Amino acid sequence: MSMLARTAARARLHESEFARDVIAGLSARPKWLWAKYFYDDHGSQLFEQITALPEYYPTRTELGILEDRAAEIARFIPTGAALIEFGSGSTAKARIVLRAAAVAAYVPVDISAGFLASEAARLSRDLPNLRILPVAADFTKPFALPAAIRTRPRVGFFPGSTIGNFEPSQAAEFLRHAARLLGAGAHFIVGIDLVKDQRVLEAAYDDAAGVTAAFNLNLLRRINRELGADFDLERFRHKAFFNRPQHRIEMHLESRAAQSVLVCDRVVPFAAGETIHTESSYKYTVESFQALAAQAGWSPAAVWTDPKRYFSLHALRLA
Ligand code: AVJ
Repeated sequence: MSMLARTAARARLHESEFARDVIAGLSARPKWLWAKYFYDDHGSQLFEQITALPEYYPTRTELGILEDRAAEIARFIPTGAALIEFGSGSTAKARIVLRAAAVAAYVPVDISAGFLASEAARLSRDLPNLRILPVAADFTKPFALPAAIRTRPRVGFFPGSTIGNFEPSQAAEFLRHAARLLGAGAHFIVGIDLVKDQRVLEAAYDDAAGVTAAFNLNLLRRINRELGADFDLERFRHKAFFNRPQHRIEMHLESRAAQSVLVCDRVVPFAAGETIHTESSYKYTVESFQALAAQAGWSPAAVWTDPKRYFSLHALRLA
């Protein structure tokens, strides 16, 4: 490649939305990055490993609630409904609902088109009578539902406490956007992780095997690979703690020493001990989540929890 072509290629690399977000976050005080960027291929694999860790209770607890309460959940879903899942990922949770309820159509919405297509194909082999209408979209932005479900009752499905990654004001905005999309009379089933003992919370985000640390540090590896940065992963440390006043787990990457890193041709200085805030995972009480949902027009219809009250599934109705 000529020098000019190389310069032009690098300029394009540095013009992507990812590059813009990384530069903006690392120029801010305190430094921060969007949690959605954890999920490149390797990051998605690491997240799958996290869900199987002994300390990471949310996935296993929510699956338990879905299985134990499948019959009650099915009664909440009108016959012939379309189930619309936001950020469907592996569809393991939807399968439990789809087996129990009289759902006519399943609409998984996910940003990863390839994963979405392969999961839809797998699901249609297992449930040949179910109409599957995948939508490849970023569910945090406006998108259209398939015309084929226009006349069907709509039930939204948003498990995993993914809503916890949003700031509370953004979470309320998302719930309003879901209300507009699903329309009058809609139902919504939302999974929410609950506030609990600090030690249980912190262990879930700082496991003994170091998988969550690898997941957090992988963000720097991704920035190195995709944006040509030179982060030395040995010189950053994973940190996770419960910020009680803000009722959220925070994950950070802490600089072990004073250092400079080159990111998109910019020098980014770090003081020793300075951190990049990489994720917030908000925890709610049953009541605080119901109050948030009410701000967006959703009324509580039912709540299901596990015996330890670690996790909750909320059935909501749009007035
Ligand atoms: C996918 C956002 C629900 O906050 O528990 C797991 C992501 N981060 N371990 C969570 C995550 C670190 C997860 N969510």
